[in-house]
Amino acid sequence: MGSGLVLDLPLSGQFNWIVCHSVEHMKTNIASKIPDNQSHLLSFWDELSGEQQERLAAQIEQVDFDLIARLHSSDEKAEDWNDLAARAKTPSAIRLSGAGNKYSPDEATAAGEKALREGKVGVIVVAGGQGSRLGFPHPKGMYKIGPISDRTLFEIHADRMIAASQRYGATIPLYLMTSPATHEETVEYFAANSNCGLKDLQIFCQGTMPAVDAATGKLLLAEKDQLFLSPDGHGGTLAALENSGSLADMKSKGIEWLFYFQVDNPLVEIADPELIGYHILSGSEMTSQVIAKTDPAEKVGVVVSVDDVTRIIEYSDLPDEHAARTLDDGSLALWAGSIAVHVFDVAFLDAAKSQAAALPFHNASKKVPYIDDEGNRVEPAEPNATKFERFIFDLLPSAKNGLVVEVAESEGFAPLKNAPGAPKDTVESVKAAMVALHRGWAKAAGLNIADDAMIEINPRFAMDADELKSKLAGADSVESGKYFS
Ligand code: UD2
Repeated sequence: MGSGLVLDLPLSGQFNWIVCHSVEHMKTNIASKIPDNQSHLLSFWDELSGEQQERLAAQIEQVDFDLIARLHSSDEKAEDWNDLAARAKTPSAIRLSGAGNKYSPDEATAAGEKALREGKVGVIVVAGGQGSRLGFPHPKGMYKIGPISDRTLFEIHADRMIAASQRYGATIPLYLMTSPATHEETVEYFAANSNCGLKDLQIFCQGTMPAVDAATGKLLLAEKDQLFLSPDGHGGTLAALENSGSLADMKSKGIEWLFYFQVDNPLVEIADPELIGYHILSGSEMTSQVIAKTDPAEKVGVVVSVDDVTRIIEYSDLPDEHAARTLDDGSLALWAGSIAVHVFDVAFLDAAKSQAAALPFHNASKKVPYIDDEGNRVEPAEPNATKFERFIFDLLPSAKNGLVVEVAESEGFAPLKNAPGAPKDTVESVKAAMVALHRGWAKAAGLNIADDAMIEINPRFAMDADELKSKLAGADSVESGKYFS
């Protein structure tokens, strides 16, 4: 008897038998994929509706239990950061002072501008983080940070993309990576705002990883029918670019270089031709922009050289004594703070994506609420779980001619991380940094402006001091409160 006939008779006993049989089958099937120590995942199976069972089964299907077991086991624990940090040395870098610079800023800018004019540069922004420190219950890109304009981070970045596309006469595609936590709202936001004026925008979602109980390695349930899943780190970009077809899209458009940044930094000079130019002229496969750290406690990873290999040690992995190590002149030895702005060769990303081990996982100890074996929700007071994340910057050691380029913090880095009242990286400090940069441009353009004047410049009006000067030729002063748009 064909199944079509059975389905035509939904109330028949036979149909019910088939449904029951298939539910039993689903349970047996999914149970066979779960190792013995994870059998608790099906503890509530019989209480769940068919839809819930399907959801849980689908999530379990995605889990690589062998990988999770390896990541949790002691033999695959993370690096010995203390040892690594002890061996870490100051990396070679192109400094603002001109040190380490084989190419002049003008040569680099010309090379970068050529690539932009030829339409060979794409841009990627990672926006999958949940922004919990900021206490904003939406994707961080939707935060209104414009000091006068009230524009969102997404709008500010989009304006810069549009300005750069206009300046170089070639549409620069923007690839925007979300996570399941931010995807839907981000897509809705751009749809409701005409893509913020962007002509070529692709939004794609990164993958997830389960969290495990730190003591036992058991996967945690967020609900009786759901695993606790969190974004797999911005290292998930590599797989997500491939799975979403974005990498293929780049290749079809002849994009050779990808400019990468984080959504929370409104000061980033997106598609900076000078940075791209250094990357191209140096034959580098990956270039990282850095600021000179002055405070050892600053929450940025440090680019270092270990056994002549350039790599990044995340701030949370860097022991204080090494963060504070100084050179003879008193400056920090591990000075090169990564601001998470990189330039990648697309061909390098394409090659890296197929090497599963290209990016290691980092274990993070976190407080994760979960459903216990009795079905009660537990809100732990102390970290109880391990989350696994990959970091995109771990590609640096495998990049040919990995390059490090310094930018002035005041010109390229003001990340929005924390709720008001925190000592650093707050709404107030970010707005102040934006105003200070723009005020500096006005001064450089020869305009009279009070030291405490509040101004804001939309990149579509001027992308830098020179452009501001040419736009405002003839003007001699600026009033506080002016928004140039
Ligand atoms: C990150 C860097 C740090 C420094 C600093 C600069 C890491 C691990 N550390 O620290 O070295 O450069 O930024 O601001 O990157 N994101 C995703 N998916 C994820 C996780 C994060 O898209 O699964 C995005 C997130 O939306 C944000 C960025 O990555 O744009 C950084 O995440 P974060 O704010 O958690 O990282 P943070 O500040 O600890």
